[in-house]
Amino acid sequence: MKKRLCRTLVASYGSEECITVKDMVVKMRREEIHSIVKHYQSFLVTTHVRADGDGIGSEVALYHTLAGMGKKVCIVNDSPTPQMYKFITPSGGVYIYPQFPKDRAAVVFALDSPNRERLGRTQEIIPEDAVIINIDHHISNEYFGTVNWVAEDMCATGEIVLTLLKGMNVDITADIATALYVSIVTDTGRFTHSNTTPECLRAAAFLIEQGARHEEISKNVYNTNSFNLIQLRAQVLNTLSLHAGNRIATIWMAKEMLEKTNVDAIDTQEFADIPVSLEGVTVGVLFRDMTKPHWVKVSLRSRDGFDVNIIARKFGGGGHKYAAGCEIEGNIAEVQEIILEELEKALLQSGSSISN
Ligand SMILES: [Mn+2]
Repeated sequence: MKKRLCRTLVASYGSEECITVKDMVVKMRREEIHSIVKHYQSFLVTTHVRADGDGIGSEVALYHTLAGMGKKVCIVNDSPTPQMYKFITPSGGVYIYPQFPKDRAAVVFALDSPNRERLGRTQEIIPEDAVIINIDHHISNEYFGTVNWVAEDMCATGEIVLTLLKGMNVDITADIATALYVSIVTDTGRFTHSNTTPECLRAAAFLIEQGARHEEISKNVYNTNSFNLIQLRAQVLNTLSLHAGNRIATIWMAKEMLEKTNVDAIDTQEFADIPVSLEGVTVGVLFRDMTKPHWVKVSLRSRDGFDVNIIARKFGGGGHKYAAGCEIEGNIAEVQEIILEELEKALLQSGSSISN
């Protein structure tokens, strides 16, 4: 941001130099959150349903930070922790629905979640008078917190958490660094997505300097698959089909496939990234049966400027420009028809010609 504020305006922040508006907002959020953290004793840390690497990494980093300050803290999530992230979660203090902690928290950190609904059943135990700190980088964030730090330009919520911890002069231990590195490496698709900024790479470098165990991360997150998971992936990839002159690729995963291979749906999150990788494809979609009967989860991935957040929002979902999702009532075939129609319309409107 080019805009600069003069010394007089920033005098209350004790700065001798002119700072950008963006820097000033960061400073304000950081100081607000720091004073809340200093003032209260009990904290609940949570993230969105079907927790991913960014949500879990951010939670674990805050858990260690608050525990290190002598605060009472627990992690509470709607969904189980995917197998690949279990190596960073603390051995105690983690509650997965239907488990809930007995004590009420004064402060709730909601991480990587664009709205309250996305917290799922964890909402049930958020006390009415709790201070909610909403930290997120989704463009669709609804500013549902008491304090809202929403930074769409940050590659991951973990990058915002790192900025917060640095501002609070927290000692970034190897455990905190490892958790935040998981956030950043997963949300940037191993530093390949368009959100891989110089700042994000600097943050990753800093985390390795602080002792982030990146080889352990690579092993657990990217190079460990169960036999059953590979089998399931093969079945799902067999459903691959192309539409709209090969501009859209789809795959689907039925409930029965999960049951037969005995795989937890939470461990299949990366399947959604596969269809869009096809040569010439602009949008990739994964359709999968949800736990609630006759509902389908739609995961959209795109590239070349095509915005899937707009599509997901039409169906009450959201996310980012190149990665978004929504839930639609119906069976997989019905929902696929609805989504394909919407995508084809949008592809035509975006002026990109459909070639055969
Ligand atoms: Mn994220």
